[in-house]
Amino acid sequence: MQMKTTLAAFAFLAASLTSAIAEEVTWTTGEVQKVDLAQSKVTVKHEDIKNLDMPAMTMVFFAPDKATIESLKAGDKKQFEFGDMNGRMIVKQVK
Ligand SMILES: [Cu+2]
Repeated sequence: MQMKTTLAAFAFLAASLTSAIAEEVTWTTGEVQKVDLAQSKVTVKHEDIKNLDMPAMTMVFFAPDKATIESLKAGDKKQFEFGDMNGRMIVKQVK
């Protein structure tokens, strides 16, 4: 009985954490200008990036995980999660 209660509490906590993390994602609309898979970089014409306090512009982002940008091509309009990795602007996920 004690074990079940503990497991239920843990499951609840895990679910809460997952939704808390999910809510933190700020999506930004952008249009892919160029993809450089060799360097794992993508040039994006992006709208205001609220989580980075950055106005709209066209710039290059690094993708720590190349798979994130592998299927992108110039002209694609997507939703991006951008981030700051030690001062380097990166693409965390795309949808
Ligand atoms: Cu920018």
